[in-house]
Amino acid sequence: MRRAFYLARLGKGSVSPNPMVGCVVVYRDKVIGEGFHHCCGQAHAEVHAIEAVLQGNVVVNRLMRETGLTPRGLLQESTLYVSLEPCSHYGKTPPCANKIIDNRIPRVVVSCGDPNPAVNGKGVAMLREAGVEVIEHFLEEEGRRMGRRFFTNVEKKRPYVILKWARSADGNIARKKGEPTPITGLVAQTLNHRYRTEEDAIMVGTGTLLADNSRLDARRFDGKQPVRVSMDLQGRLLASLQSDARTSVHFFDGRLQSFLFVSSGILEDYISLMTQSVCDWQRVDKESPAVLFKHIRHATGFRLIPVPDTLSADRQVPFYLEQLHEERIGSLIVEGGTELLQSFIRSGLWDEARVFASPETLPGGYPEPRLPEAVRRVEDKVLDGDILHIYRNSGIG
Ligand code: AOF
Ligand code: ZN
Repeated sequence: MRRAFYLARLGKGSVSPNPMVGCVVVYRDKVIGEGFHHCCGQAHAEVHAIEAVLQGNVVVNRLMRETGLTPRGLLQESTLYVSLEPCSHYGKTPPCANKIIDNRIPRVVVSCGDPNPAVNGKGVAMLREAGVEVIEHFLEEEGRRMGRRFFTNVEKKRPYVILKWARSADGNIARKKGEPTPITGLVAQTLNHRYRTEEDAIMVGTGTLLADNSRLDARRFDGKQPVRVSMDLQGRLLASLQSDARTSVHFFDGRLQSFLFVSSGILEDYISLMTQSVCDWQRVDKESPAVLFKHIRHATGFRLIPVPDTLSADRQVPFYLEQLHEERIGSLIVEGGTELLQSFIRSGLWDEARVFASPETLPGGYPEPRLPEAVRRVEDKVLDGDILHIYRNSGIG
């Protein structure tokens, strides 16, 4: 089963909003087939593992010679280990439970039940009705931890939320508010970019977007780029775009899918700026906001999401998460600034905090967010000169 977990993780970053799932077929203590869910919309883990046996491989070929059995014969005496309950529904692919039954695999060991209402016990029931022996809840805690993004999405109806910031030894995130300050070294930055490839979206507040002109991409690591998310509730970003002084905002460069939450009061201003900018496109300078908005019109995934003006401050985080869940964002890294991070902490709607700590100090600097006393630090990773502290909020994972 641990091998199945390992395989499942190979799908990290490309299966969302589907779960990472791994599967191993074992004939008399020998692994004869392995598989994992590679990509949302494609074949499930069980299909890959079973097909690996049917299509033959070195181990299968040797066992065929030794036992005189065909690949189908081997499957009929094998145990299938899978990290998630085999599905029972026709989604983008047919039910895995049928595939197991049709191939007459006599025994299935499952780590976690699938909470998806379309499955939710039906997969195991189908197998048992067909006479398959099923062992459930095997290494379940580890399985739930591995699949924590998916379980959070289905059970809590929101993305899995990771808070991230970098702090100096004296607990500051910048020399002063609004002043971008490099804190950690290259190893930490590269690891952070790798983390960005593993999640669906990355979010920063208006202040950080303006101060850092964040690119919010994963340019230091090869992999999938996250969706960028930010907000403009008071029109500060809009004012900055309208002013001639502002030359380019990476968030609007059209390279990556981006969502901007804007208060409904200024939605019209955004739309008219966009439209007008496109009309005037030929007449404006290369670096003006018009150019930025031309890109927006051509970028496939730029989306303005209106935030009701009446929304109280304590409803903002739940609102963002509801909307992102609807957009099928399965996991979100919140990277600052302190105010946005603190509002996530206050809401309790977060799962994990990754705090990169540098040995350098920033006396009199702008302070980091504060986690509640009860939050557990579960891991420290020593990087080159820096340390990554990982905290876990209660609940899944
Ligand atoms: C499995 N094995 O490897 C995965 C499962 O749209 P579909 O057909 O891909 O179905 C997606 C749902 O199937 C997903 O929400 C989850 O309930 C289950 N995922 N099940 O037996 C797998 N990825
Ligand atoms: Zn399936």
